[in-house]
Amino acid sequence: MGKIDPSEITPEHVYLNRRQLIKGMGALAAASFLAACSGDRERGASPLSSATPATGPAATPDPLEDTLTPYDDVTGFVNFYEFSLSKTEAAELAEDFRTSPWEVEVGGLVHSPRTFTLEEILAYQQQERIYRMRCVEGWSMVIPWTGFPLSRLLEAVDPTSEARFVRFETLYDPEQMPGQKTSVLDWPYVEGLRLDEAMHDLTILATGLYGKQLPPQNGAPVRLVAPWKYGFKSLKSIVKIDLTADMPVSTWVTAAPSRYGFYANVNPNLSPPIASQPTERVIGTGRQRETELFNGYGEAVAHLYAGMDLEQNF
Ligand SMILES: Nc1nc2c(c(=O)[nH]1)N[C@H]1C(S)=C(S)[C@@H](COP(=O)(O)O)O[C@H]1N2
Ligand SMILES: [Mo]
Repeated sequence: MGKIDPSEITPEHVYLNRRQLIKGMGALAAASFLAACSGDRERGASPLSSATPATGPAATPDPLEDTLTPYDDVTGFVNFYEFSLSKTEAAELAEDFRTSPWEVEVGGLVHSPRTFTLEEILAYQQQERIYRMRCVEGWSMVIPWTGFPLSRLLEAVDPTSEARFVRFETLYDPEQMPGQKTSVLDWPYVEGLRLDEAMHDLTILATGLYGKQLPPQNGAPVRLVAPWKYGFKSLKSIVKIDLTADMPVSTWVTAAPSRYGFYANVNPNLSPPIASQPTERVIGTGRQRETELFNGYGEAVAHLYAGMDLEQNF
C-alpha cells in the first residue's frame, strides 16, 4: 500500500473527499458504535475495519489518503496533564478513571439550560470523523473519531442572542487525577471557542475512536475535537459547557500568554515566540511533513476569520 506524499494532497481535495465520506458514513458508523456500546467492545468494528485493524503495529492508508495513526499510538502516546506530564504514564494512570455515571452541565446564556447524562449524549446520532490532529509540540496524528457535531447539543439548549463564546471545563477530581494535586496548570482545564467556531460542522464532541468507546486517556467519556486548531483546544473529559458574552480565559492562555492565544488555529506562518513550527512529525510513520494553515481545513474554516489578522489573533 503506497504512502501518499503529503505534498501531493491539496487541502481542497482532501476536504472534498472528507465531506463525501462523512456524509456516506453516518449510518454505518452509528451502527458500529452501537455494537461498541453493547458490551461487545472487541468486535465493535469501525467502518474502516476491513482496511484497518483496530490494534496492531501497521499504519494503513485510509480512504481519505491520509494514513491512520495506529490505535496503539493514538492510545499510548497522549497528553493528559491531569494524570501526568509523561505521555505513556498518563495513559497508564488513566486506566481506571471512572467515566460512568457522567453528566455534562450546559448553561450560561441559553434559554434552556440542561444537564445531559452520558446516555443522552450517546443518543445523538454518532458519526465517524477522520481528522488530523496537530499538537503544538510538533507532532501530528490522523484519528478516526466517533462523535457528533457540537452544534446539535448547543441547539438543544437554545443560546440567547447575547451568547458569543462557548467555555468548556474538564472534570476536577484530584483523587482520581493525580496531576491536579500539582500546580503545573490552573485546574480545572478550561478551553473556549467563539460561538460560530463551536457551531461549525467540523467541531464535534467525540465519544469514541476506531469504532470503540473512547479510552480514558483520550478523554473519556466525551471530549471536544476542533481539527483546525492545535490539539490543546480539544479538551478531554468535559463536565461543563457555558455560553458566554465574553471571551473565555483558557488554561493555556493563562499559563503562557505570549505563546498561546485564544484562537490557536494551526498556522505555520506565525512569528516566534508564538507556536509556529513549520513542520510536524507524523506519529507512527517516521515522516516529517509540512504543517498546513488551519491544519489543511482552510477550505471549510477560513471564512470564519475573514478580515482578521491571524498574527494578532493567534
Ligand atoms: N483536560 C485536558 N485536555 C487536553 C489535554 C490535557 O492535558 N488535559 N491535553 C491537550 C493536548 S496538548 C493535546 S495535543 C490533545 C491530545 O489528545 P490525545 O492525547 O487524545 O491525542 O489533548 C488536549 N486536551
Ligand atoms: Mo498538544
